[in-house]
Amino acid sequence: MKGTPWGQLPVLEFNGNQLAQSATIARYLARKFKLTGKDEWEAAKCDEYVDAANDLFAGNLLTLTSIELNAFHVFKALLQF
Ligand SMILES: N[C@@H](CCC(=O)N[C@@H](CS)C(=O)NCC(=O)O)C(=O)O
Repeated sequence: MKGTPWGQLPVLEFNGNQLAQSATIARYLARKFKLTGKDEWEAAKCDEYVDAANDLFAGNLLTLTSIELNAFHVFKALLQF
């Protein structure tokens, strides 16, 4: 995608600046709107779920068991949070 920082979408535009990478955008918005939990531990758990979801979509969790099982664990954790 021409005109974006890494040639990709999504891009968040704010005050004339561009921020790319979906997880980076999510973390920025979570911090901005105070959605990172009540303490550093909950913030770290947020990061854990984002990184696990990224592993899932990148296929990095496929080697453990099955994609369905790992998807179940990631999305179960996301829903409980
Ligand atoms: N790691 C990036 C991946 C973004 C990505 O793969 N974007 C695709 C569309 S989903 C893209 O913009 N590809 C270039 C194109 O379609 O021109 C993120 O999480 O934001």
